[in-house]
Amino acid sequence: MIGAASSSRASAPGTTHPVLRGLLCRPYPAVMGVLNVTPDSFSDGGKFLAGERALAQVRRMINEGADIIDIGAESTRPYGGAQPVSAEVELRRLQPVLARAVSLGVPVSIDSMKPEVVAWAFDNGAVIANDVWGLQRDAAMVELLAARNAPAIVMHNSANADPGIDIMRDIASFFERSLQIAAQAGLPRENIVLDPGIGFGKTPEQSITVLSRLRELDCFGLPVLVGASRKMFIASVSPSEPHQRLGGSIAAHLIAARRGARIIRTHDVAETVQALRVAAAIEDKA
Ligand code: HH2
Repeated sequence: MIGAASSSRASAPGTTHPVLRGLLCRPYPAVMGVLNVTPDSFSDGGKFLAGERALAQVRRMINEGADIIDIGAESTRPYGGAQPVSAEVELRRLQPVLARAVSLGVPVSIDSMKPEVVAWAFDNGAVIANDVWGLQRDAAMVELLAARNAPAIVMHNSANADPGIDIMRDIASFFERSLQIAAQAGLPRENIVLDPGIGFGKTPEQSITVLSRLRELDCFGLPVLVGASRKMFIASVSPSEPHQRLGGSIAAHLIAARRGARIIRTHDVAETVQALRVAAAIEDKA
């Protein structure tokens, strides 16, 4: 039974969830800090698997200005080689961390493609679902979100990158399908954030195209989240290991903000917050 209970944090039908509204009402994009409680995430695998270290990282990101913390317990490894894990393993990794992170007072989203994990996370205080398969992997996900009236990040994804396709058209048809699934299940459009999924099922070139043409997603009339942090397209322009991609991440996120992104997902909260605020201050003068 993952769909029946109605969360006390749910929004009234037909209105944007208050947490999502709070994230979207700022003069510059909200910053989502990433916490990976995994041994194998592409940029920080193993660093925050231990409960105390994970909590210290959440505290640090909050002090650095994170508006929301995104907690994931299964690497989605955008560049292949992900080790799928069971819901039990995900829950075992989340148990020592999630409710304690929630108690620190900043909203928490759950980065999981498994409805049973998302349901458990909601029961323990998470408020937003981050689904890297955009409601298209497991029909129980949208049913759960509709039953809880919970906000969802709907990310574009594809099992393989195809350099021959028009990536913007592919993303648009994927979102149309996700929005249709959401509407059929009764998940209100107001509670959906779209994410083009930088690095997921895309060549580095296509990730750059998406960032450059982000404005085309405005046609959906929904907020857009961008997570370019430390991703491989940066190395295609400037050869580097994930931990050496801060400059490229910030450049990509500033461009994304300029082209309308309302939430930025990052591993490097302090630097990203500073960059976004300075850019906003300069643009205010223009
Ligand atoms: N990127 C990653 C994971 N989840 N969710 C959204 N909505 N958007 C993203 O761009 C996104 C995401 C990959 O980054 P990370 O979580 O650090 O890596 P891993 O999946 O290897 O844990």
